[in-house]
Amino acid sequence: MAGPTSNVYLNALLWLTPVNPFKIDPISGETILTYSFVGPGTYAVFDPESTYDRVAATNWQTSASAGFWEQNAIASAFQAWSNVANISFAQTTDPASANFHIAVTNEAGMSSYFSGEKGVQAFTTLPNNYGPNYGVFASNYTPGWSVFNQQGYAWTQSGVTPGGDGYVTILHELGHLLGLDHPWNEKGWFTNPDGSPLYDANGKLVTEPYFPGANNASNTGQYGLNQGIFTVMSYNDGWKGQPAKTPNYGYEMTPMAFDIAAVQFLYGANMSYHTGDDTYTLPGVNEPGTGWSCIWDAGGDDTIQAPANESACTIDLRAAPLTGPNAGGDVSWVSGVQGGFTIAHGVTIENATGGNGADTIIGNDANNVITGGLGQDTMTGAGGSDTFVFASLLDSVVGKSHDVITDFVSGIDKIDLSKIDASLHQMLDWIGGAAFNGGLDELRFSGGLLQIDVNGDRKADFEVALANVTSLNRRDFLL
Ligand SMILES: [Ca+2]
Ligand SMILES: [Ca+2]
Ligand SMILES: [Ca+2]
Ligand SMILES: [Zn+2]
Repeated sequence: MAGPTSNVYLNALLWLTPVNPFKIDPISGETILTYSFVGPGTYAVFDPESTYDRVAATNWQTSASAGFWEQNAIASAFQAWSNVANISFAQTTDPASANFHIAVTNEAGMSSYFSGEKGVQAFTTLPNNYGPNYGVFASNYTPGWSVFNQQGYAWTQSGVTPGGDGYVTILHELGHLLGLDHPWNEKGWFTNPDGSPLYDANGKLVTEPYFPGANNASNTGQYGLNQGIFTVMSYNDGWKGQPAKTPNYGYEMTPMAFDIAAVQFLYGANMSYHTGDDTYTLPGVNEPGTGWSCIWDAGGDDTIQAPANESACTIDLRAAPLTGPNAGGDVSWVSGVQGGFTIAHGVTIENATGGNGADTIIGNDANNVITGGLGQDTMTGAGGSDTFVFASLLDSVVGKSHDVITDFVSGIDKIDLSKIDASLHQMLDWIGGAAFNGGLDELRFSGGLLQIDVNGDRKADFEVALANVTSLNRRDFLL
């Protein structure tokens, strides 16, 4: 497969722009770009496929409360891309010097019929005219160009706020400006870095790489990876099968795992982003501002936690492997909420903290601290030396509704009962595999069940199931 990388997903996004098309600052090593918001009378785009020959830029909208809200949303989306890659953007009022020109239009043709499509939200040229474009630009064209349809779906103040569909439209178009293509098969041909068609040894055009199985825009392809939650360059926004989206929430709020890997291939990673200890709280309510984010985090001791008052969440600490069924990342989310997190390739999130509900928590190969909290929780540490924290006797009840640890390894992982022990005045008494014998605060493990009898009635008051574990040692506990 032709492509700049050995990864089919990255090749699909990068095929038209296989190398950084811009200048790199020789001192900082950063790619520094400028953009200009252009207005009426400055530019018009000629579209050879359209019944409407020209699209003219119109005035930018303002409101008393939010000022130039379209421009502010676009600036925010530029920032979202520079958060993950070693690239920065500055606005300039001098269009002649700008790398990118950004415009809005209320041209009726955009909504009705443009460039062979109905309901076009926006369009963009790839940098330096790489590859086939949607339009041929007027003679005063030189830089990259994005134009947004003011009559498009969700092009409202709330729709262009992160979580809304208008904001995804902006992230998507700016992704094109940075060189990313759509993930599906558009039946194009591969190009050389100079934009010329690439031929194979037999003189045949080398066809474009695309996500396996995604043979058109709406086909999510093998493993369903042509979806917004995995790449904002998809047309299948959000995460299939989840609660209905509205124009104002339920969409991607950041570049997603494939996008992050692709722009980092072109420009390098932003290694100064979120280097401290960060806590990422899952969204708990379907409301404006809720959507899907991919966590890019360059260091520190980090945690994903459940929101207050959730009934069931999944927290999955595995970073996107970029290969296999979950190539685009595993999803952390509260059941029923149209938003949550994936984790970008190369990022390590160390800790997971569940909430009051019945949570499913999955660690990664790092040493994780996993806290289920109240509710019937199922916890998996995966590789590394993991610590499972129980802070209260109420965290895991006796009987079928007890918590389960699926992969505890005696001698490597730990069970942290120190807060429970403190609540019992440091009286927890490890009695190994023996039956309760009527003492206070006895701690035992037998038959796959870890149990505590607080009051000496020989009946457990706390119980955790440890799958596939036959015996434990005193040193398996933090007391
Ligand atoms: Ca961090
Ligand atoms: Ca819980
Ligand atoms: Ca682990
Ligand atoms: Zn596009």
